[in-house]
Amino acid sequence: MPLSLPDSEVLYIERLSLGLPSEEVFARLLAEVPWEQRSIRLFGKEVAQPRLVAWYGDPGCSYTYSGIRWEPRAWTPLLAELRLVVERASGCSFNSGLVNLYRNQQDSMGFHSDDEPELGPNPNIASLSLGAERVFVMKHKLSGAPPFKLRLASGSLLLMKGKTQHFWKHGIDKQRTACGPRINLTFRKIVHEV
Ligand SMILES: [Mn+2]
Repeated sequence: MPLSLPDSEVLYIERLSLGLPSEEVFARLLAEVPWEQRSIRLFGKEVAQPRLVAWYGDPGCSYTYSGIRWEPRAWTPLLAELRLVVERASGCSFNSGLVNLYRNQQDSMGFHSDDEPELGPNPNIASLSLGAERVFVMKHKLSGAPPFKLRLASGSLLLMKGKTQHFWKHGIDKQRTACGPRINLTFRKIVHEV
């Protein structure tokens, strides 16, 4: 269902049928993804990202953010199947995906917009969540409105489209209460005419 947020096109599907139990998808991804903790450049300093990541994509779909360049790993059969499921549910096509592992309540994602030039001006970003629920926070860049918060259920899909990245930042805060790991697949489309 669409979220009623101004200056955005955001849809949330609480339970996406994956063809497999979400617990099984989670366990297989946890085991098969070669998780890495890489450093980013933040205000001129090297800082370890507070989560583990991997970048998958079709050949040629490299991606650069926060000073790190990623060459794509080839889709595994499971990730290729998940991409298809997400494409069917969203009506969008994707050629790459950033996969994140939030190991526990101390892992996080700083506030940012997905506005890298290789994504094009109005990117569709589809985010599939598995495992522990974490609170996704969206902040409007201009209005002083309070942040919008949404707990992302295991097996849910959040789709950001249109001008959302122009007007909104998003992130995941650390939390005080203990929680288990969460895996998040964010499918994207790299466009080459930058
Ligand atoms: Mn993002």
